[in-house]
Amino acid sequence: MSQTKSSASNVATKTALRESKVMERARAVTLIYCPIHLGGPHAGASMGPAAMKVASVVSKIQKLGFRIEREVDIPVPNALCWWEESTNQARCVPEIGEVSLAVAQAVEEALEAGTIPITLGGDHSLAIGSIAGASNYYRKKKEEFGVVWFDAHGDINTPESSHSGNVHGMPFAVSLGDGDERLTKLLGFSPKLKASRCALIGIRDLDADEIQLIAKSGIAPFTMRDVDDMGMAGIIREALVRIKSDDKNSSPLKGLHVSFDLDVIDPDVAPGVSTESRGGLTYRESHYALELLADTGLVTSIDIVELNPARDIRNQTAELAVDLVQSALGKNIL
Ligand SMILES: [Mn+2]
Repeated sequence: MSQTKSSASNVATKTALRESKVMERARAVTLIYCPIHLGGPHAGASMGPAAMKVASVVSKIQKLGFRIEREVDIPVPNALCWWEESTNQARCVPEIGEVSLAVAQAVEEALEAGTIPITLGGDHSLAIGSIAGASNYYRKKKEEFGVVWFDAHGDINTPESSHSGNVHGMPFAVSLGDGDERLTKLLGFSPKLKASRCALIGIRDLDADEIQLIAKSGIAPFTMRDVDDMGMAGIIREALVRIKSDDKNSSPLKGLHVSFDLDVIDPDVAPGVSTESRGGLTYRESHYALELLADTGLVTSIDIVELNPARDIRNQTAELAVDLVQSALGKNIL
């Protein structure tokens, strides 16, 4: 009996602790819809934001007690014709640059307004803009932020290393200052990120060059093998230790940007992505990772990317994406 009582009060204490952390953060969200498909040959990615609207993204965020401060639609040029040209250079760079600038401005404005920007894609090239916007916000305040990047892939290719020219395989490199200058120099400064403040989780499908690029970059990589070995709690704990202890700068971390590529999840659970890769995170690991990050009270901006409804089954990946947004915003079972 007393055991039941004490475990009940433990739950109450845990819940109260979480709530006090969550209350310190903004209770308002800016939704940025970015239907970009130009980062790869998968036009279905352009339907991502629409599918998440169908999966009730607005009301599910409101249900958690958040206000939707603003909804922003990012215009994306229809440049599919570019894909008929054969090139191994980075493709659609001018168009992606234009979209990135609009996303960066929307994210920065959302942060300035004291809201959490959530950018819904669209392919992962949109992170060039969302990270640029967050980086500019913290740069002006002379504060530090970090990035937790979930992905089956490295996304750290450069135009030189890439075999496809697909920019959705390059946004991490661009944010770290490597790549086409029209993208790396967005908003007039580079790099947008300090490698020592970055973790990459869930990788299992890397190009040969990317293995070297990851090693050279100085980011903290966690493969699926690491997830198997350490469990998700261990991964997140270790990732936060790495991101928080930047030896060149002792100022405390003020924010975390979470860039979540849905292809990090196993395709059995999340089939609606452009570039699936077997052996990914389970349903619970995906939620748990974001719940743990939310518990830190540090998550200040979020991307949910690579939803491709043309490959989905009964909108299940869109529904999962929206549920993951809830977890990232601090939804708990109790
Ligand atoms: Mn990606």
